[in-house]
Amino acid sequence: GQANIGVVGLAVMGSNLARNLASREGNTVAVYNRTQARTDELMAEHADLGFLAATTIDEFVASLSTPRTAIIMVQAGRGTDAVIEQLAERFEPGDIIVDGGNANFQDTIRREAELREKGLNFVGAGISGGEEGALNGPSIMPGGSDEAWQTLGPVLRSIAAVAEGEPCVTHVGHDGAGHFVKMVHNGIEYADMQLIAEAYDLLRRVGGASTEDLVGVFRAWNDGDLESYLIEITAEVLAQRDAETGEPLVDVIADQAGSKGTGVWTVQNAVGLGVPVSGIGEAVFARAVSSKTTLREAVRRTVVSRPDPVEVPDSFADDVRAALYASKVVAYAQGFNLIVAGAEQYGWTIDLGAIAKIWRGGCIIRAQFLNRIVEAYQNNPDLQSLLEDPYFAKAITDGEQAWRRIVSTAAASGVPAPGFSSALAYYDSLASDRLPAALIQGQRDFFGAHTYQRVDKPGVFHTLWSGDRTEIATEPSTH
Ligand code: NBP
Repeated sequence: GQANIGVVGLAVMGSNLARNLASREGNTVAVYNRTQARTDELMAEHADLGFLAATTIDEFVASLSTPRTAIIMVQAGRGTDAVIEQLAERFEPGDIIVDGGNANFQDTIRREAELREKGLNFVGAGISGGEEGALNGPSIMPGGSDEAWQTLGPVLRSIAAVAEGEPCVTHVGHDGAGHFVKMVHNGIEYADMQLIAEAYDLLRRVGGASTEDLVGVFRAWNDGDLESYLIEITAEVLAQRDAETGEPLVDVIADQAGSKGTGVWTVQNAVGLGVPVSGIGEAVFARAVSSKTTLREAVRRTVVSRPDPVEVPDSFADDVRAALYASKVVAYAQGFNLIVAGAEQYGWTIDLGAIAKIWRGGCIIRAQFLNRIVEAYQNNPDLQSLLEDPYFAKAITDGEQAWRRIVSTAAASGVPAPGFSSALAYYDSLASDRLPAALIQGQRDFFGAHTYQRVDKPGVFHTLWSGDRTEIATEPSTH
């Protein structure tokens, strides 16, 4: 075979990725799709890119040079398993199968182990940036073996987005590490979008801004430390007018947010690992609430919320901006903590600074802000939280009063701001000397003899609540 790389699955993502690969110096790209019409379409439109188009999987495999390297871009789940099976039957030890779809990292761990037994390299690679990224340069988060990375690294570096002169791809870690980090990326994306949506809602409903005003506000924010793809497209969406009604498009779009489930995965895994990702959690829940239309109607029929009118100062937009920035820092801090916990649980070595670097381009959460995260981990790779980094600590304390004003204003106005308020609650929890967890330990000891520790001496204690209420030293409870 002559192709150094192949792509299986030529729907929007696969065909764009194949075009990206084929347009880079040194690549010859084999392509195959189950339904041949898609292959024909790609060939008809982009014959100039020199694809080797296969009509059967055998032909596809025969067109690859060794070690054979194929990137699968098909529907996650069963479609991916089907294609892996077809390739694995035909590939030889040392060959490389890459899954570039949105796989669950647990599936990736399973597939990698199964294929390793046959001597095959399996690489789960998270690819972010949607259609546009696949074509012009995505952020790529590959897992898999060091051996696979030797061959795959140069190819992926050639097609990745470039940020600050560096390609947005790094070998994240072994087996499912890449898809795990992609999952966290998507979770952070949910949180970031929710926070921006809350900022918009407050500015509009409490601040009285028009959508025209808001286009200006978000464009101005995009010139400062909030500069990011998501802020940029927010201004674009707000500027759009509906052709039919002439209204702002945002007022015509139904207020029910959809999702493809990766945010849910992030929260499920975070709960399992005991990592509070409240920013991501609130974002997932907010989308769920929005789409419960009959529930919303039922409650609106009986409950009439009557908040007192709230006066906002001229500095309101600046306050919202500060609240957004502080809440965003919290959401990212939580997301990075989840990566650390995942790495510990699954035995990966993950360089957090390198992750922040590869998110600076190509992907949906690309932002100036990520440079600050890169610097934070450069200054101290062992940070327990981004909130511990001096730059972010100062950013948060500088904006703290504004953040508190915004959360109070939101509550007083009856405008939901679950992202802003839960981020503040998380920050206040970490910043508090004492937490009411002491009372919870007392309650647990009362009803379940779950025991507690004391602040003033070592040991494990239990109060004889149903007896004479004296305290006894005890062994740790196993409950
Ligand atoms: P889809 O997720 O819509 O999948 C369509 C492709 O899967 C077609 O090529 C189809 O072949 C193939 N396929 C299916 Br379905 N079942 C198959 C099977 N049993 N055997 C062989 N092929 C099968 O495509 P997409 O939107 O391009 O996304 C591809 C992957 O990239 C997904 O995992 C997605 O989650 C991920 N992703 C998508 C985006 C995005 O913005 N769309 C972004 C990031 C990641 P056919 O033509 O014969 O039906």
